[in-house]
Amino acid sequence: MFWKRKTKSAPPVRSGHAIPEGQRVYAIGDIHGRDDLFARIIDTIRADNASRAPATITLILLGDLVDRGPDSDRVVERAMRLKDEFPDTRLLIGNHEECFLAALTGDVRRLRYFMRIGGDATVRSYWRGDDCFDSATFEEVAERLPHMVPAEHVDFLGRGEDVIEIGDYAFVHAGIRPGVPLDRQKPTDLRWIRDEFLDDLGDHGKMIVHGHSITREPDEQANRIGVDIGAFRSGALAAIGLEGHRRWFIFAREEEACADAA
Ligand SMILES: [Mn+2]
Repeated sequence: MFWKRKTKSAPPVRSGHAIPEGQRVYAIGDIHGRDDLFARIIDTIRADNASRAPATITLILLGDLVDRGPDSDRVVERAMRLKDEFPDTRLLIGNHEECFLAALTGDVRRLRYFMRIGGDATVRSYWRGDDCFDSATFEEVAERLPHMVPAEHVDFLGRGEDVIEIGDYAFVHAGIRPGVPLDRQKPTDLRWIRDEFLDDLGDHGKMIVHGHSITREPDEQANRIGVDIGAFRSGALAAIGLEGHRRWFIFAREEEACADAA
């Protein structure tokens, strides 16, 4: 709830979080099928990286690559290929990947749930039938979809991590349950939690970088930094860059409409 965040007085939070020397980290927020913005932010990160001193790069995808936006299949393909350019590319598994993988087991009930939270766009992007998937029943989609999603996509998403710790930072998809040590967190919390994490003002030990909860601009708090700015509907995708004690944000935005088009 909003008022909680404003009326609680913030306990002191350790400042000066750092990434180990010689390393630079980029973490990209929820892409949700926007391959156009994904391609663009990689270009921007490449340029940003080239403009700085040489360092060992870690590129983190904060999860929710799929659903809602139009090109989930291409986003997964691009994410898999990132290792060629950024060998230390790491994927966090989001709640949408969890539901996608569950829908691929052939379970109709889990497919229905997946379709309800934006998975219909993912199914459309992978559908390879002559017929439109809209005309198929849930039972038919549940049976045919697993044959249309490449096995290497399933393997790639299935190998997604739940927590990545680097220096004084911890990267997760949704957040952590306050008061529980990082190594005791439940995957359900790491992938799904919202208010109990967002409203908590306590020091988590590590600075938590997360996606999952949409804000207009990156949500920089004393104990956490949210970088999901709702790419699928805002047309803007955010990433955070971290090096030493410094941090900065990087954005990709869709093309402005031509002024003379009106
Ligand atoms: Mn999410």
